[in-house]
Amino acid sequence: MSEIVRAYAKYKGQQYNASYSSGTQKWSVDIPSGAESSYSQSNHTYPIELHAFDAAGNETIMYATDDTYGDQLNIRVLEKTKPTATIISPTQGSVLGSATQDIKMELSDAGGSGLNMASVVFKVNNVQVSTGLTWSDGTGGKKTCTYHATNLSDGSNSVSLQVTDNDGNVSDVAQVTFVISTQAPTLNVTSPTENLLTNSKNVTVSGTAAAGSEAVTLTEVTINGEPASIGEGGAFSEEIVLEEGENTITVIAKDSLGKTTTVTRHVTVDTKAPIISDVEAEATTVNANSTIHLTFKVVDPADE
Ligand SMILES: [Ca+2]
Ligand SMILES: [Ca+2]
Repeated sequence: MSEIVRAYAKYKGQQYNASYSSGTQKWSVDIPSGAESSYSQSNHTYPIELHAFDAAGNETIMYATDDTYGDQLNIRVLEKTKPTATIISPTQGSVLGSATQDIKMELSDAGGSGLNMASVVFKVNNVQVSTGLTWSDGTGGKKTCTYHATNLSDGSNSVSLQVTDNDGNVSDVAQVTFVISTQAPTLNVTSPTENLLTNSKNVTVSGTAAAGSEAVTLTEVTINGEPASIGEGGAFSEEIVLEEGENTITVIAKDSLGKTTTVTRHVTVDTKAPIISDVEAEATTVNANSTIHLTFKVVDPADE
């Protein structure tokens, strides 16, 4: 039996010398765990080898697979960098015109343990959604997903996303609120009435328009493509010139989302007075106290 002269531990390819304490009669070694998570290793652990030498030059190596002490030589290293959850679209505060929206999301992790995809918590209006989420590999180890949200209600909606990495670090909650406004503008054309017949080529087109919800604004009212001035309460009144005969007046109200409501009016203009012809008296000389009998034609040119 000879003296033990040296012992070291080997971890991630590096040697760390152990020191002997005559008090405890044990060797001890301190090994920096390193920055990287062991999650990607087999069994999610880094192995340590122990080497010991006696004065005669014999070496013993204990591997991390040792039946008795292997449990003590496999080290789980946890990284501490939390992952990132991001909702790319819709953007915060956006106003959207459809009850159906694609929610684009992205997850990423730093620190080496990777994303625990089973831990994803995605909520629409505070209700967790677990179906319809298909995550794909993006660049740089990121995961991306587009969730097709349907039947969103008019008004404020929210979505949130959170994920945990494989070492238990929890991301901040990504939350986005947005407004859905599906209602088209209201448009009430009070003049002219439908199928108006007039002998004037000028007609006043008037009425009121309003945005379909408080989230949007009325941006434009056009009459046959020409913008009308919009007064208080969405009132408009413009005189337009018509053609002889049949006219179609198209009034369109548009909101800030581009939603439109259209009202059409049909107006017939007839400025031509009737024409009298073929006047014929039965007799141009008649007796007093008898009857003057005339026949004649009347034609309205616009009716031809
Ligand atoms: Ca991490
Ligand atoms: Ca006429």
